Amino acid sequence: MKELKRVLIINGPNLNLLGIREPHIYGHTTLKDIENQLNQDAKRLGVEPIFYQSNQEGNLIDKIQEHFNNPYDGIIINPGGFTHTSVALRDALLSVNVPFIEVHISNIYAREPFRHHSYLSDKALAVISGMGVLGYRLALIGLVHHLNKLSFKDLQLP
Ligand code: CA2
Repeated sequence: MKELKRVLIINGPNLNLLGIREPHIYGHTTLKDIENQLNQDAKRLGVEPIFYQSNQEGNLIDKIQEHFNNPYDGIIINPGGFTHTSVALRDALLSVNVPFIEVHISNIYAREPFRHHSYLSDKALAVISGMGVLGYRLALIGLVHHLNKLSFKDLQLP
């Protein structure tokens, strides 16, 4: 039987608070809700999701480096605040050479100027920012579309 493509879905610092704090910015959906939905989507799309959240930069990097023992086919990452600070996270993503999609729940360009720069965006396959938590689902569809080399007409939906 053919092995399923493995997609690592990473959430960075403070995203464990989704749905619990600051719902006026980040909404009412919890991280668990997002992972449950993405689990269903991944099943329908025929990929294996691997979920990971950490508040520690080094842990996020270690998770990405697990690629060298058990390769990922693609990565979806909401790097949280590390988006705007982390050369190390950028280096880790570049070292594994796996296509990644950067997701932001909020539109980072409609917020404070310090959020307008991302250390990852120029190396991402795509960036989705401002679509709320729907962005994670759109990223998974887009990544699977890319990994399966589907044409515009043959878009696979969950
Ligand atoms: O919009 C996004 O997804 C962000 O990546 C979220 C980060 C922020 O630093 C980025 O600029 C944009 C912050 C994540 C904090 O998440 C919280 C969730 C609930 C309550 C408090 C924080």
